[in-house]
This record gives sequence, C-alpha cells and structure tokens, in this order.
Amino acid sequence: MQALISVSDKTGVLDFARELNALGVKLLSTGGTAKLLADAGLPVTEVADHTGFPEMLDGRVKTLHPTIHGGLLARRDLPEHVAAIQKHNIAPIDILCVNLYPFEATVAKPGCTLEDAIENIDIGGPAMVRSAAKNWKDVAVLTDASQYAQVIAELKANKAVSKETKFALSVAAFNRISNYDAAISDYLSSLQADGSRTEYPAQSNGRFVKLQDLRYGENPHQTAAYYRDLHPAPGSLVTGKQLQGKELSYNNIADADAAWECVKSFDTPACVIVKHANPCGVALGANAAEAYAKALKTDPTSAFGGIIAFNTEVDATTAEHATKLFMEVLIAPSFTSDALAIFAAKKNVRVLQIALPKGGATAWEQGRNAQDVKRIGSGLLIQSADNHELKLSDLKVVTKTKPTKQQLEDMLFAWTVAKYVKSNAIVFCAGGMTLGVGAGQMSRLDSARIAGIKAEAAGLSLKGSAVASDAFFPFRDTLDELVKAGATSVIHPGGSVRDEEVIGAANEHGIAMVLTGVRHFRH
Ligand code: 93A
Repeated sequence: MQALISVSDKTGVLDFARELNALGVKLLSTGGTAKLLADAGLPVTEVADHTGFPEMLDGRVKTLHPTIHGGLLARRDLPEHVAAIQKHNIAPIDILCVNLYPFEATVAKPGCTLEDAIENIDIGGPAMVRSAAKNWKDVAVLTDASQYAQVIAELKANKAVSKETKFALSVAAFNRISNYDAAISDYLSSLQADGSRTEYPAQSNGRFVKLQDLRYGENPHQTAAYYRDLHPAPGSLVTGKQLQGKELSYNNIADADAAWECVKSFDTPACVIVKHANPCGVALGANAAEAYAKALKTDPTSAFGGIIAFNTEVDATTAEHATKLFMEVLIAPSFTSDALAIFAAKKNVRVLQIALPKGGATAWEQGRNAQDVKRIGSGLLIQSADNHELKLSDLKVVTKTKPTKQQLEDMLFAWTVAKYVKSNAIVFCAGGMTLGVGAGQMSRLDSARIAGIKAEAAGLSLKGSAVASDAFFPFRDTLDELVKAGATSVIHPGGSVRDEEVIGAANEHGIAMVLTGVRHFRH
C-alpha cells in the first residue's frame, strides 16, 4: 500500500504518518511535508524522486504529473487500467492525505495583497483531491486532520478502509474543494485587476456570508442565523454597526430592515417606527426630534417595543425623548456624542449606525437590492425588488376636484409609506405624518376601518386627510369609508373594472383622486 501526504497544515500529520509507516504503508510526500517526516526519522520518498521530475516554478508544479494522477485515478477493477499503469511504471496510490494552501486564512489577514492571495491558490492539491475523490472506491482521500484517526483505526482492524468510509471521505473532499473554490471566487469577484476593491462589483456571484448565529428564530423553538450578500448594497441594514445593546434577535433584524428601508426613502429628516414588520408611525420634521414626536403620535400604543429609524443625525433631545419609550432598536446614520451618552445609560437599547447610501444611477447604488426572494415549501420565488419610485408626472388626476399642492404632498407622502405597509394597506396622512395605518388585512375595507379606529384611539382627526391605498379599490365601499372618516384626497393605482364607479363616488363626495398606475402589494 502506498500513501501520498502533502499538507500545508501539518497538525497531526507526523503521528498519522508514523501509524501508516508502522502498518507497512509506503510514504510519498512533497517538499516541506517530506522534510518534516524525514526529520522525524520516517522513511519517505519525495514526489520529485518518485516522478523523476523536479518541483519547479517555485513549487507551482510539484505533483501535477501523470505518475501521481495515474496512481490515483487507475481503477483497480479494470485490467486495462492496471495494465496501463504497469506499462508506464506507475505505482497505485491508495491513500491521499492533502490539505490545501491556506487561501481563506491568507485573504482574511488585513492588508493581504492580490499577489499573496494568488500565490495561495492551490492547484496541485485540489487536482489530486479530485482524482482521489473520483476514484473513491480504490483511494481513501483525507482532507482534514479530524479524519486521520478513523482511517488508522480501520487499517489496524481490517487492513483496509471500508467502502462507506471511503465514500464519506470522497464527499467530504468534494465539499472541501467546492468551499475552497467558492472562497477564491468570492475574493476575486470583489476586486479589480489592480487589486483594489470594487465598490460597485460588476459581478455578484450570488453568495451569502454568515454574519452571526442568532439565539433563535421568529420563535424560540426555531434556530436561525443572519447572512449578508457577498456584495451588500451600500447603506443596507447589513452594512450597519451595532454601537450598543443586547444582541439583535431575528425579529429585531426583520423589523429594523423594514424601518430602515422605509426611512431611507425620504429626502428630508424623517422618523419611522415599525412594529411587527409594519410602520405604526411615520413622519417628516424639521429635525429628528420633531419627526420622532410626530411619528409617535400616530400610534403610541403600538410603538411600545418597536423599532425606531431616522434618516438624519440623532441628537440629545431626540435620544432623551426616544429613551422614555420602551423600544427594541434605534437606527440612525449618525449620533451626536451627547445622544450616545444618553443611550449608554440605557444598556439594553440596541443602537445601530448605518451610513446612508451615497446614491447613484442603479438601485444597488441607491442602497436597494435588485432582487427580492421569498422561500416557499421546497422552492423559491425570486422577483426584481419593488424599487419603483413615483414621479409627479406619472400621476393622473381623475376627479373634477383637483388636489391642492398640500394635498398632493400629503398623498405622495402617504403613497411612500403605503409601499412599506403590508397589504391590504390603507394610510391616512396629513402635514407630513401618518394619522392612521391599516395593515395586513384580507379585506381593503377592513384596513380602512382599522386605520380609522386607530386614528381615533390616538386622538387624531382625519378631517381633510390624504389617503393612500397600495392597490385599487375593487368596489366603492372602501372609498365611502375613507371619506366618511374625513379624507379629502385619495391616491391609488387605479385599474379596477369598477374604476368608473369609484371615480364617480369620489366626484359625488367632491374629493380629489389621483391614480399612480403602479401597485405596491407587499405580502
Ligand atoms: O503549487 S501547487 O498548486 N502545485 C502542486 O503541484 C502541488 N502539489 C501539492 N501546490 C501543490 N501542493 C500543495 O502543497 C498541497 O495541497 C499542500 O497544501 C502543499 C504542501 O506542500 P509542502 O509539502 O511542500 O509543504
């Protein structure tokens, strides 16, 4: 029996080689490994002596030789294979022990150059591993020190490695190679030819990087982990930094994302409070404090235990007000040092700092994912993300009453919020704040009623308010309900077979109605 040992990580390999030697296995090895074994007094043949071909090109070519690959790939059950290797004087290799150049560890080091990384791409190692793993029935391939003991034990007991173990080793070997290649692909696809990092990578290889294991999932009996895209969009939640507080939970992350994505869509200071994936208060203000005070008014009951996101710097006044409320997470692009001192006294509050995207031509540059993915039973639904932004010129006024400038502003604000509310979404707004949010109902009419009930509970008047509906009105009943509650302007996509009836109702009520031509379902 013959074994080839070629390892970068030499942990445990000397003992393994000693055991093999004691079992009468002939040892073949590459430069550094051969030296280690020989220094320990083990009889070992250098691969270069075995093949009659020297290591060359600074070790780039060590084992890439037919004598090695023939010895690994020849099927022992095929007489032609056996004859072929005999003819070329190739001895079969029955055990291959390889671990690869430390590519992952090299690129993980700060300051690693492209040159260093390239030199640490192992070619000969994976080639041998593939040969051996392909020919697993005849070759036991070890790619990790944790496998040494079992192989030795089986050899000692049976003078052979079992079929099951060889198959398991082959699978592990292909997994290792696959992960190794993925690491190389991940690393290189984040660089340009001069070695600099691509800020806007031309090629996303669709892979994810684990950020952390989570304590549990949506419920405590579920396990969970947090991953980010290999190339996250600048200004997305995953690019943020947690400044203080307990570890984020699965639900915290999901809600924080909803709040952050919504607040990012405003150009002036804004605050979004999210509870259970839906905004329960959104407002614009002259500054963070004002936006917060307004956002909180919409639904102070639901805001308890919520996630608060700002698209502007959080100062001491805002921090003081916000910490009066029990909240899970607070997010902002920046904080004054006074604000941070106030949070520091509230150790449990999770504070996240996320830079706003700098902007650019593509959705990705603007901090948005290009794709949206939903898991279904044994499958995936993939769609382009809902990144549609409404332009004023897209709006179609369909009523005799034209909206005033203020109504138009209110409707556009309501429309932006509605995009982030689960369907069916009905959002009452006025003066740059939400007044009532109806979310996630199976009937649009119920969403309208709920929004009205919530506004009343919060002591807010809906008189003269603007309303956004994420999709068209299938019947006039919802519109009647909105007007009854006090709405005087309504924005919705239009497109129902009963549009005429609904527009007729709006004219009957003397309110203004505009159509967007675009729907924002969010399920
Ligand atoms: O440079 S390589 O890609 N060319 C080869 O032909 C080759 N053969 C084995 N690297 C190669 N190896 C790798 O060398 C092994 O995968 C192992 O990681 C390392 C062991 O080298 P040494 O025994 O000289 O320390």
